[in-house]
Amino acid sequence: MKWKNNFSVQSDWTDVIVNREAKEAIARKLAERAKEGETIGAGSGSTVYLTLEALAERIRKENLHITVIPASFESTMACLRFGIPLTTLWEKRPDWTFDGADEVDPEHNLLKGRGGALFQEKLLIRSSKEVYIVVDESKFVSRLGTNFPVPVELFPGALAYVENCIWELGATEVTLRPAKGKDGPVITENGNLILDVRFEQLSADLERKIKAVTGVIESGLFMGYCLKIISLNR
Ligand code: ABF
Repeated sequence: MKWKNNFSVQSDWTDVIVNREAKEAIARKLAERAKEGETIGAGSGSTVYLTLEALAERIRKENLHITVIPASFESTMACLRFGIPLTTLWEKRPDWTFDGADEVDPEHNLLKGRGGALFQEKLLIRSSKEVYIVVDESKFVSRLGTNFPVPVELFPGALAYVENCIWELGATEVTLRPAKGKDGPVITENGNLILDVRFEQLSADLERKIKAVTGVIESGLFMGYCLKIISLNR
């Protein structure tokens, strides 16, 4: 039997992408870096979506053999929609990965995870030889945590324990992320919960301490990683 995968998927945000023109220009700039035969990791978010679209155009026009490892269902669906061949981290190591971010500070530390795919995004970034972060100017902040709390993904059975440990690490506000448009908490692709946490100070040490709490899967802090920022002016 032949598999049919002509999904008609329209993400609910693709029609309402904020700063679309700038993001499209950044997407084209990054897609230019792709080379024949490469395996590329793709994070999530609207800038990643537009970059996948630009990449698909190059693949089509230049008949390139490129495969993508997506970090989320959303990016998997985008690849299927654009006809980009997929692979997995089990089979290939990405030559490079690109992803978006919610905040970027002057040292290129990142805050990520508004889309809830932070664990697989971090896994992909950690697995890659090179990493590019595609962001429009609205993402640059002088201090991480300016606009968003730190997302912490955790195993559901550990909720009470993790929450207590997070308070002990100096949290000033802890919120269980609610599901969009329905009652109850958001459930990640990995079957976990997300706490959105405010801290006075964010640091690489805090990233390590959060990660060390039993039950924590990952946090949206990316401090001191080796990555390149791709925006309109940088
Ligand atoms: C993902 O998408 C997340 O880590 C980040 O929250 C978000 C950025 O999205 P956009 O490109 O739509 O601003 O990378």
